[in-house]
Amino acid sequence: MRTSPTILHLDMDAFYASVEQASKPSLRGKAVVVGGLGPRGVVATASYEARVFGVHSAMPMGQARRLAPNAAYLVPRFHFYRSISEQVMELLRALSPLVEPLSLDEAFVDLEAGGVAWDERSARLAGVKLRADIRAVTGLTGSVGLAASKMLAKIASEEAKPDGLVVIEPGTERAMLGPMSVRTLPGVGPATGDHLRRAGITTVEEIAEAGEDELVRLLGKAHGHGLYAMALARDDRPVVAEREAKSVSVEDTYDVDIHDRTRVGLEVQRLAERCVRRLRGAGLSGRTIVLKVRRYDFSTLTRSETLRGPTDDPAVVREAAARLLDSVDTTGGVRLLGVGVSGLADYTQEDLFAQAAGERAVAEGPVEEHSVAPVEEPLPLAERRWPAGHDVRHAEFGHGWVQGSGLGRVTVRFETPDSEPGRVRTFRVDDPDLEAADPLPLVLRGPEGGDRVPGVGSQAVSSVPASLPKSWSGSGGGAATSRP
Ligand code: DCP
Ligand code: MG
Repeated sequence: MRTSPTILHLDMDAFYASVEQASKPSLRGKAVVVGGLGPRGVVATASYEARVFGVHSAMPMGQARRLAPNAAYLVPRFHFYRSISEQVMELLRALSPLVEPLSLDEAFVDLEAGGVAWDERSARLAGVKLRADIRAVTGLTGSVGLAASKMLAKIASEEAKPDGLVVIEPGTERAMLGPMSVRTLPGVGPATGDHLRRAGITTVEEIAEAGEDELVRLLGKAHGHGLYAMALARDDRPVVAEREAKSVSVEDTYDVDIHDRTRVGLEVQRLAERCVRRLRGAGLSGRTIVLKVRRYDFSTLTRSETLRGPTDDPAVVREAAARLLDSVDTTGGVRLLGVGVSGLADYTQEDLFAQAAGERAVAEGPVEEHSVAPVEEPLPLAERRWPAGHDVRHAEFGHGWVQGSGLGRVTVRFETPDSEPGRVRTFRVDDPDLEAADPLPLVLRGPEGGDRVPGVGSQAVSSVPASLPKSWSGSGGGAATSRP
């Protein structure tokens, strides 16, 4: 493990909700919930103001509405979030060639590889500057963790939330981790947490005390071994820009075409297991299961299914492959079959113990962008045409967003990212003057080239942070982001 805290982990604060607040002045400082609004919708994220009421990601929408009846409920705008994410990732790539995105709003950066940091002080300054740049370019806040390993950098950014920066100084990590809950460690979700608790293990220290053999007995070889190492703060995983392997797959060509459907099914199961052995051998897991079928006439089909989180569970991959096979016509015979897993991740990212049980429940079909039920829910027509939170333009009143719709009416709030909170007007859903519009940029480029960040008045944006990071040691300023 390196000796300086030069691995950075960035995680944007309440990402989707913050984008919505930056975009809609009337929602700043208010409870905002973004998610599927249909009957089976779940919360994608909630603003920190809404979290006070207990609303959180993955909660059924109905429950959120009961907890926070006065919050604004908005339908996600994935394309917009993706474009903001691109801006953030661009800033990260300016720091280092080694940027490893984990999701739209989260990534590791190897600052040392980029030459922008080599010790604690330079790492801290790079983190401070990054947060200011993100604010200037996107108008949003992100939290930064800096440590000597990926695991610790991620724990640090969690500690820094919201809108902060935390550095874990090398040498202090065991003492810091010890009293923390086992749930702090990557790969320990509710299920693994419960399992460990039943064995009397609730803190990281207790994992270390239990010893490696006990962990392996409780969680199996790969996971027990990995978790024990992490409890000792041993984590040498490198930041990888692009995985060398984009997928792991196996395939077989048959001398004689297989006609028997049962036999095809058995071959697919066998391939799925072989594929998982390869995957595990490489210490990886993946989210997307791919089935390849070449038929007697050489026509080749691929079918894929994306799970909610990465898996390396043979049962999960077998079942997904079997579901995919159900959708393929194999009458006439099959020459080749293949099973692959892509969307690879380090095996520690999800709740490993929950995979086998949990994945089966959520893997009902391909899912996009986490598990938010998209707008194809059976919403009334008006709400489908005018989704809450989406942008509109009115011929007379200009740019606004849908605050709500129903009973043949749509209510629009007319405001833009850099305006004052705007007024509300109601129209008929078929008003010819009203049309759907694209989102406006969150940060305006002023005519003199100066950027203005909406929501922080007209104050000029500099790279000096408004507040000092939580663990700021006060040791001098200066923008030492290049080697002296
Ligand atoms: N997301 C989702 N469904 C989930 C979890 C997250 O759709 N179950 C989406 C919405 C989030 C974004 O991914 O805004 C980023 O996820 P995070 O876990 O980083 O959560 P937030 O950024 O919203 O909040 P935090 O400040 O805790 O990072
Ligand atoms: Mg986040």
